[in-house]
Amino acid sequence: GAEDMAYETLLVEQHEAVTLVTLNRPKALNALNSQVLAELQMAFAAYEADDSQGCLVLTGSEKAFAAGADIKEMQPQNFADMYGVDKFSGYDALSRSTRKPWIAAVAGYALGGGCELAMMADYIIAAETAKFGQPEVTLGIAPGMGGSQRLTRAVGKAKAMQMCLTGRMMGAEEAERASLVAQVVLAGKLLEEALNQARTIAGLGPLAVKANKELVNAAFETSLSEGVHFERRIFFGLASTQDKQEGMTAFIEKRKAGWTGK
Ligand code: CO8
Repeated sequence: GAEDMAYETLLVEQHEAVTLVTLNRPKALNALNSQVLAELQMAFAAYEADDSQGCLVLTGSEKAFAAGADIKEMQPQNFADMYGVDKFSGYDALSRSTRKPWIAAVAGYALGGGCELAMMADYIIAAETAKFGQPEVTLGIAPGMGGSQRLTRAVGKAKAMQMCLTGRMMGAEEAERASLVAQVVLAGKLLEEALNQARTIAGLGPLAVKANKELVNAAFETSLSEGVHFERRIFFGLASTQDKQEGMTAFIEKRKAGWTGK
């Protein structure tokens, strides 16, 4: 569609209320170079700004979600080249760029920056072929876009430390057991399943969806008592929305709710 026109490294499509973004640098296993980042920022900004869109799915190819930051781009860069432009800070911005939900649908390699990008999603659905890893140590570097922090929060110290120190990849089943991914599905069903879940989310009240995302994310930034207090404030606030009135009335009247986002 017309949405694709501006992108060279992504395919961006709207499936009714769901935006599907596909990383598309097949010759480099979707390695994340500066252009990919710039285009991801554009696609996410367009998603955030478009009230007709209620969920986004980010995916790659059958072989690779993304095999990492682009090693050929980083190879000549030194401290000044990276620190001077705050390289990768665009990924911090990307991870904060939308208050609406997005899902990473991962098949094949999600390595280094690819694993880190997937972990920025609200949750990950993995094909049984997915392989997650932080192999930076094998290149003489370390994770640079949050992997050491998000992986450790997701799977705990033992597995995170082992993966970061050895570069070992984790398969989909292990990733599900370790709570890195929400669900593992057959490779042929990955996109269908991710789009179905995205459609479900996009069909719910947008205020409630935003609130739920904000609340779960708060668990990573606050103490338990602060987090519960924050949850209670948001809960009370939602009581004054039209969507709460509609949702509860529809339940009692045994009909489908019509959300207005008010
Ligand atoms: N960067 C650039 N090019 C890559 C990358 C990459 N990360 N990964 C693969 N490619 C290229 C290969 O160079 C090759 O290109 P060419 O045909 O021109 O030689 C092509 O993709 C296909 O790759 P392979 O031939 O290697 O395919 P295989 O099926 O044999 O192997 C692997 C697949 C195992 C995934 C292998 O490609 C591999 O090990 N890739 C590198 C994985 C890696 O080390 N990733 C971590 C990168 S470092 C990183 O992400 C740092 C994050 C910190 C900041 C992040 C900001 C985004």
